[in-house]
Amino acid sequence: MMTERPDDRHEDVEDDEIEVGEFEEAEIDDGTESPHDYGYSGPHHAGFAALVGRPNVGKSTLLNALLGTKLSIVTPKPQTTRHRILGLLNAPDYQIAFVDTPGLHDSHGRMLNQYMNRSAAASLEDADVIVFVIEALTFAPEDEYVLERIKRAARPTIVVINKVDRVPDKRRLLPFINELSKRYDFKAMIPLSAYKEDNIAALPGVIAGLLPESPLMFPAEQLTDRSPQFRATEIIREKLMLRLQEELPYGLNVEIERWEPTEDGRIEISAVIWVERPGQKAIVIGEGGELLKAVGRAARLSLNDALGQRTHLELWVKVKENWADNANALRAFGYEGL
Ligand SMILES: Nc1nc2c(ncn2[C@@H]2O[C@H](COP(=O)(O)OP(=O)(O)OP(=O)(O)O)[C@@H](O)[C@H]2O)c(=O)[nH]1
Ligand SMILES: [Mg+2]
Repeated sequence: MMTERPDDRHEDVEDDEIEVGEFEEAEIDDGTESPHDYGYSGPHHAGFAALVGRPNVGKSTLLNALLGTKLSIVTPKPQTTRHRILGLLNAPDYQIAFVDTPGLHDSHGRMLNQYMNRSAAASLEDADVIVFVIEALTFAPEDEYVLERIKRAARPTIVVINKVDRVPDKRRLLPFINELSKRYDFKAMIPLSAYKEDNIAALPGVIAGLLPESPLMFPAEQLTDRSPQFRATEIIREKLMLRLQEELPYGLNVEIERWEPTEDGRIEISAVIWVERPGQKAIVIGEGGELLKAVGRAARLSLNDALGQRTHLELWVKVKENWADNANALRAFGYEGL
């Protein structure tokens, strides 16, 4: 069912809130380093490193920190990432193809959840190296479940003990690390804070040491396999998830309807926010359209940064009943592999 009224539309017209400096200073890692830039002629390693773990442990935050750019969306809510997202990191002697994955979780939920788990499991099985992300001082049954899958995949595995900034007394980590080392033959155990970017520098080198010798798998200037349109839908979903409570974030999907570069160098974007029930539509729009306006404003600023271009954003809210349990809708929304 589709409903559409003129007042569902929120047009985020450019206003004085934007400072031009924000786009000009946006740092986008264009990955232009290549072995040849350095006159490097030693062995080159390349391969896939899957970031896996239960929801909310910080996999996407870690991907972004490692790449030095915001590629994957992050929210305090579990099950934020729904797709595999490739992020490429190049150095003179290696190319690491990081794969951010949806958090592995109980898949007795909806079809969307089954897709998410399947996508994460496939990345884990295809990886050259597995980066198992957990939270400091916690090893929950959900972590155990992920570890069981890692054991079955039998790939070299590094465990990242994330969020150590939450542990003021670092001595408490020692018995935790000791217990963890008994669970599996991890190639390395690295405590770090993805959020504070603390102790992350050594991780790529450790991963690279476990990758096969190989020339570049992707062009040196490539950052991701995801299109600007996909990144835009993710940014809009992130801004929505940050502002909505309880179950609603899980019933949202964002789709680009129009994407038109203009002659003056901007991009005009129209996006549809799909919800599952008519009642949810009113919540997403908010009183007097305030919530949708705030989402539009935040999304546009973030898009300007991510795309390195000014954007003009229109958001619409429409209903597609129970899309998250509908195979055709999921396929149409780009959830492959169902
Ligand atoms: N204190 C602290 N918080 C962190 C750290 N890393 C991530 N977080 C927070 O943890 C929450 C979840 O982070 P995400 O990166 O979205 O986690 P994820 O594992 O990708 O989650 P899913 O995509 O849902 O599987 C966010 O609120 C992050 O800001 C960290 O090192 N320290
Ligand atoms: Mg994530």
